[in-house]
Amino acid sequence: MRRIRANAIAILTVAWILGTFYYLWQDNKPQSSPSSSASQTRGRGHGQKVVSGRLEIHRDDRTIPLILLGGLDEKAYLAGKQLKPGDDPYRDHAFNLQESDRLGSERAIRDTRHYRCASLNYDTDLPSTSIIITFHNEARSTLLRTIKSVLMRSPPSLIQEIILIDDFSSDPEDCQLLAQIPKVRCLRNGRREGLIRSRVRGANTASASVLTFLDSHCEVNTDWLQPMIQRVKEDHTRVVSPIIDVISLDNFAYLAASADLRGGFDWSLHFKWEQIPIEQKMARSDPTQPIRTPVIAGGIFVMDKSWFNHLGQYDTHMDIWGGENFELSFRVWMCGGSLEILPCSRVGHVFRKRHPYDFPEGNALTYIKNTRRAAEVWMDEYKQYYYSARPSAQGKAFGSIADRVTLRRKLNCKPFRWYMENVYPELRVPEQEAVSSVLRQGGLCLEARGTDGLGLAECRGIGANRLPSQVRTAPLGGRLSGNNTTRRLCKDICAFCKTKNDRDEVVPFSLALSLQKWKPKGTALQHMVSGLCLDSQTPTGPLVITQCRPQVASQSWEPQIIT
Ligand code: LR7
Ligand code: MN
Repeated sequence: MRRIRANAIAILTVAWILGTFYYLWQDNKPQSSPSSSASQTRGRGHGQKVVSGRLEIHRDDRTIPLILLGGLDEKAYLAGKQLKPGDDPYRDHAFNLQESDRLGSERAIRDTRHYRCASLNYDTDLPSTSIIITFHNEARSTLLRTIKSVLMRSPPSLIQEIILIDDFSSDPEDCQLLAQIPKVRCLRNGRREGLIRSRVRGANTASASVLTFLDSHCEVNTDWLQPMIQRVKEDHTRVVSPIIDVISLDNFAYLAASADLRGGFDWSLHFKWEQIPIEQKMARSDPTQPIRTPVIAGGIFVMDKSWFNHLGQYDTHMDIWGGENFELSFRVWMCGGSLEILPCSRVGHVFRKRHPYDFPEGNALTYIKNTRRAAEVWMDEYKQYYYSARPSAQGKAFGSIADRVTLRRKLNCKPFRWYMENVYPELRVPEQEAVSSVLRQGGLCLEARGTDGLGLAECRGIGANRLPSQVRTAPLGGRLSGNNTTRRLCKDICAFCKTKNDRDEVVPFSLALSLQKWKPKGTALQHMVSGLCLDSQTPTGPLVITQCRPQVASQSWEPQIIT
């Protein structure tokens, strides 16, 4: 009996092992992929493959011959800047410099791709790329590791050059010494420009037809480059980025990021990673397929050079850091291109919790200036939500946007509404009544007439010119607002209205909240308690509420944005 059981276990074990091998073999069989011409073949010497029943692990780091650093004396370079005993290792770079220095410049990292990526094949005639890395006071060890990882893990024929833009770092040698490495060029800014103008400077001197942008503290992973260049070669309007893995700022461990994320944002133009919408996730049968993304994180992407130029490079009036990724993302989508994340391309990045460098104009003001420029040029009427979410942006300087507006017109780009409907429908628009705006009907605006009621009057402008009586919808609920008394009650924004039951007139009133709620019904505004709609009937007479009738001009109200 015991023997029978032992035999059964042995048979099951053998069957399990055979099954596993069969499964792996199946997955390495050639498959066709519908949206990529990158054909798949059995193992190409990377990742896992089965050779006559043996499982072999191949690592790029070991199969690629040691690269030459040319004239650079790596040891001396690193030793030239070292943490002094007792110094806080986080002080200068907001990551643990001691750990970074200790690691060396050539460490192996785990191939974090889905195993199926290893069997993809790419065109043999991919165009080469110029790698553009801008930095300001980057640590030598992270900068060198970024460069070496590129040289170690990219097919040499694809690297035309590595352009370093030293954005006025304190020590010019950080950059100059690295130019001793073959293919590495160093440009130094004569003053601090910020990453946006620095990248444009790099792009302008690039000699390859494809641009690849990297932050100065990255480590690229196995076969990171081919998938991105392939997608751009197939369609030059695609702007592609890798999955960005996490390099721990404490111990520099290389950690795989989730493959189910894309770039998103909230109305304050704060970037965030978010889950791919569930329907798209369910539809993804092939984990090697690109992921459409509404925005890119900004630092690591590949873009055709003439497309970059055609689309207007970057907004060079943006300073130091921030916002340029929204501006670029909106522009790419709205002007005929697309953005995607390629799961078979992985690049590690040291994510930090604070900026280790100064902002000459202050961090907050710079971010507001940059995002305000993006919102003003690209977001059309949706910019109101940006201002509601970031009230401190109102009135802050952002320079002239005339050139960018002209660019948008010249490129004949689609409206932001199109972007909202087609690219990012998941971004919830705050409810219409929750927006700070005056209400317009034809050329006239809703206005409070003392305590007598509401009427229509000439729209008197917004901001400083706004008359206190001009009625606005309240930002906090579905109430109409206006008039001095109640404005004071509601911190300059809301006042209340109620129905005078005898005449069904609408008057400003400061009490009885429940009587003052209105909700949009098409373009009409419905008084919630009575179910009737706000109606101008005669333009000069008092406003009343009447039976709701869709599409009637006297019941049609258009919110006019207040910036
Ligand atoms: O004045 C400056 N001059 C520079 O050259 C300020 C910065 N820089 C350099 C800096 O050395 C670095 O190489 O610019 C690069 C980006 O600066 P970081 O690393 O401080 O920025 P980050 O990683 O916090 O910011 C992300 O968002 C930025 C918005 O402006 C840029 O687009 C960064 O490139 C971007 N980084 C990434 O997308 C990597 C993934 C992180 C995420 C999310
Ligand atoms: Mn960074």
